[in-house]
Amino acid sequence: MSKEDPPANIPPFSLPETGEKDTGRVISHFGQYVKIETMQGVVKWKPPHRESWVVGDMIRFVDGRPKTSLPRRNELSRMSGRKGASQALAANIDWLVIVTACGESLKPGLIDRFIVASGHAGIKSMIVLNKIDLENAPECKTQVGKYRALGFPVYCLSALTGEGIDVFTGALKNSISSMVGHSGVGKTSIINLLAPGSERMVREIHKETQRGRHTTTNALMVGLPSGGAIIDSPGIRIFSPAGVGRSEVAAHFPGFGKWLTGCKFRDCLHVTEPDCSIRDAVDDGCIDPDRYSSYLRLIESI
Ligand SMILES: Nc1nc2c(ncn2[C@@H]2O[C@H](COP(=O)(O)OP(=O)(O)OP(=O)(O)O)[C@@H](O)[C@H]2O)c(=O)[nH]1
Ligand SMILES: [Mg+2]
Ligand SMILES: [Zn+2]
Repeated sequence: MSKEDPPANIPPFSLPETGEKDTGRVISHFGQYVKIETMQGVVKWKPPHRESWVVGDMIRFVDGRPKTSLPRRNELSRMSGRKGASQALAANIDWLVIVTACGESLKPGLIDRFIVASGHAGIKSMIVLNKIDLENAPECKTQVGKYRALGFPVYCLSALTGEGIDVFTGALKNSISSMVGHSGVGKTSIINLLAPGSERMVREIHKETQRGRHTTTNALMVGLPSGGAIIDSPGIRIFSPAGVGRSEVAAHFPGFGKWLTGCKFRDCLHVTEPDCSIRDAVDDGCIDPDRYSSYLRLIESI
């Protein structure tokens, strides 16, 4: 078992969950190995065959060795591979931080998928619009503003200039958060600002790729100086929520909430059924038609 010192300036963030001395938390996952933070330091370990550990998992130690993962409070999973297997991306998180950026076209479809997946998993979600130093910031702010109007926390910031970072930092305090989004939106840049002491670990991950933009290849959790921790993860191009049935999408779809109770059929998919309160709300202008189209695309893909 190899032990390493915890990263400088980062308070330990494991253990409060169980309060047990003989547990640790998985803070990174690379190849066949994980790193587990314990009160004594960071341990690098290869999980046993039958175990599948992801960042955020709490691990029980037996005789000083990492043995089994404790039951997960929640997990964010996606469908992966041709066989449609479910793959957990992170476990035991309070907030899913959906990161988008100015300068590229905003993809509401991807935001909706993440919101539905996190809602189904019992994880709260917030939206970050990064790179507000870029020219098209005003129109991007208007677009993400739609989600604010629907009740989701939205933070507009720039990892380049630091604008908006303080307010965002406050929102993460004492929580475990996980950042997701397309490659290049600035997730790692934001982490470097939030936890300056973590830079060493973030770079350590990047060194392994040695490629152009230092695309992140492994999930990594870093502690926040103000308390709590945040997970940086590789960029995701396509995200299909795992374990969410077609009939379960509407309950978590942003903006549908208060229109859901009036449909004639209890198992209404809100597509062609008669007396559908969601379609009525679209016709009445209470639900944005773009939102409804995004819903249809999502359930068609399931
Ligand atoms: N203009 C501007 N550029 C930024 C900002 N934040 C990050 N960038 C740049 O965007 C590029 C990608 O940043 P990363 O932090 O590597 O993005 P990422 O989301 O971690 O990407 P992956 O690891 O591939 O998923 C880099 O060239 C950054 O310098 C910002 O606020 N404004
Ligand atoms: Mg990155
Ligand atoms: Zn309906």
